[in-house]
Amino acid sequence: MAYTIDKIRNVCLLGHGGEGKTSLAESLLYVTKAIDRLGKVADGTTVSDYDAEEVKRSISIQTALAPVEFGGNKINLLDAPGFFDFIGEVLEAERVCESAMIVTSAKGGVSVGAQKAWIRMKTAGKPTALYISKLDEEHADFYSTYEQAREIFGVSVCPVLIPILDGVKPVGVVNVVSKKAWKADGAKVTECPVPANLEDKVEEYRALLSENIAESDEELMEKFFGGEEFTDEEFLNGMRKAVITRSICPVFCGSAFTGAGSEALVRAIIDYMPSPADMPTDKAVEDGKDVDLTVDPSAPTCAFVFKTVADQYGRFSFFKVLGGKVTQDSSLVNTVSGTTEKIGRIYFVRGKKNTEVPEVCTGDIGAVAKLADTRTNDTLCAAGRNTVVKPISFPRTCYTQALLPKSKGAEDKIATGLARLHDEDPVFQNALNAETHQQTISGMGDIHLDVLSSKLKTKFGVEVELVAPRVAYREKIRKKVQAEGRHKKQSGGHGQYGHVKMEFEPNEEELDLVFEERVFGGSVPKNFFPAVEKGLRESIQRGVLAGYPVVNLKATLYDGSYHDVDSNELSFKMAARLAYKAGLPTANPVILEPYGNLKVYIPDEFMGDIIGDLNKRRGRVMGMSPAENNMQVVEAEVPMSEMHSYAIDLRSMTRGWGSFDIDFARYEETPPVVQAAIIEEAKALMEEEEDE
Ligand SMILES: Nc1nc2c(ncn2[C@@H]2O[C@H](COP(=O)(O)OP(=O)(O)OP(=O)(O)O)[C@@H](O)[C@H]2O)c(=O)[nH]1
Ligand SMILES: [Mg+2]
Repeated sequence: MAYTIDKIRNVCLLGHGGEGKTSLAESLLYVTKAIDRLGKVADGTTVSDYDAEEVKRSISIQTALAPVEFGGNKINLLDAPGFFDFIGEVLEAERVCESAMIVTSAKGGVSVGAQKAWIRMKTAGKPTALYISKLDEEHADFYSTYEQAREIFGVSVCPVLIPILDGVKPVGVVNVVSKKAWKADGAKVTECPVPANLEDKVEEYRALLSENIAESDEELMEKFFGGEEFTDEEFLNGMRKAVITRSICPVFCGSAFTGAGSEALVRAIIDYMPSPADMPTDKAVEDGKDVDLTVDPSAPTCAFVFKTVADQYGRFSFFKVLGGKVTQDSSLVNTVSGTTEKIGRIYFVRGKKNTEVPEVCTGDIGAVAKLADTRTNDTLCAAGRNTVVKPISFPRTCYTQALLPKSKGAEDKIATGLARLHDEDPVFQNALNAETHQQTISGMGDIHLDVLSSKLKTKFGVEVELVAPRVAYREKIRKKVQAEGRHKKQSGGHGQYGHVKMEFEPNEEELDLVFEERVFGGSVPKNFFPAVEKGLRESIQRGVLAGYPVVNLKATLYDGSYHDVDSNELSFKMAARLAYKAGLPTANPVILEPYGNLKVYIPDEFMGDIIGDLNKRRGRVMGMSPAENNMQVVEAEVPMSEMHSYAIDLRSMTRGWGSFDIDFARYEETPPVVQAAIIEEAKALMEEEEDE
């Protein structure tokens, strides 16, 4: 069925991991009869958690689409993962929704994930509702959760659906706006009178709502202060307006297990949450100018690709239509890549199920298969329209592992697999580290990388192992020394002869080798100087302590000797190497380690722990200052070798609040204990390599 823009609601479900988003989506599909069996996350039978990785782990990993149809309306639920590692998927969902529903359970307080989602929605200026889940659980408490939310998020937070309890069991909900009540028993929902014991609550919350409605409408403000009641129509329109301006965050509730509140929630979303037509939408560049794009059914087609699913057969691109409509068997121009794309079959998607449709209208979300040159963040336009929607900006990765193939010769397969996976997950990055010669993969945490490696196996048939990456240490000398190298070989006809006297000294100015000569009287002929330099350049690739590249070195050739017949370039190269090997160990060498500039963002309460921990990591705290959203930023200089698992450790130290950025700053000398350990490790590694 095709819907007009005013009948569509794109709502993303956000919140902390495991708070019940996927189960809620399932319940809404069930009560609206889109599915005839209520699936369970634990059994891997839900519509949204259909991917093999999700079933295996019982968590959401990607954003799934779950369209709920009711009374001629369509709610596209975007069920986003809650686990912080999958923030990329969350950002994709947030971009195309007009409003968000933050799910937090009725037990244990407003979760960190819920609070972080709130901050993002506030920044994006998008209407937000709160759904208090799992009312059926023991010790669930709707009211204390709501009150805590109001304390944290402010007075916009007002209850709209409140629970009807039979003892402690949630059996239905009351809508305080419409003063209607429903009881639910699985998919069977019946309207009932508002229970007498809830009448006071209904009036109390209507008053809260009225106050917020009045604040966002002048006429209603006068009426409110004149003590007049709003008409039903005024109340409803006022509600919608106040939700759009974020003056009201409606609070809903229910149980995905008993179905209590589910149908009432569907009605409430349709009644109070905005349609794509109600919302100013995306920023875009149109014909080279920055514009605020309003969705317009009568405009030439414009669609934004916000998500891609990839497998060995190709890409499946999810798009939201921002202008006109996308029709089957048409062609659209990708305004980012410049390619004209053939749009073949298009689909509505529900979990893993695709239904072919002739068209997708403005405001709605669809998917198209096998576009040749279109990726997440691209815009597709009708010929003649030149709109580029502002791309979703993905976070920097914070956790890196080395990726080792389990079998030899799998490198090609790994590369193809990663390229495909990158199509659907633009957050992770992979690279070949030129210094350590390791293939590395970076993501948002250990589970993120574990899922990627697991997908490499299941989708692309190649097994990899993830290990801590090697650190790119360096070596340098701290003393000026002189050393000699003589290469001499007598064999049959021509012999080999080269002899150099070198001076090695530290040179803090320059990382790269500085080579000079001050040879008198031609003891080493000029034409051999390049060979000497070449020999040294090769030598410094392996330092004398642990085999790491040598930096900050100045080498001066000051004397030597040659032989008329036997001297050649190779001999002088060898002589230079011998001088290096003889000289550097005597020049007080030291191992350098990379240091980074770290910025950690945390709430104030964790300051002590974070600083204590940075000290343990040999970090130097340089300062603290307040940052956005009531956070503090701690700046520190830290050895990179101590930061490998920081993403995971910081998360556990701050209950998921903390985030950080780190950038390479410089090399610094390692303390003796650390150096001894590095040398020990290098030895073991070299022995291992020799064994192979
Ligand atoms: N008792 C009870 N348990 C629920 C309810 N909703 C969800 N759960 C359970 O809570 C756990 C997490 O539920 P999910 O629906 O996967 O939560 P989620 O928010 O989608 O989790 P992520 O997507 O991984 O962030 C599962 O074991 C569910 O069975 C509910 O209404 N009542
Ligand atoms: Mg989920």
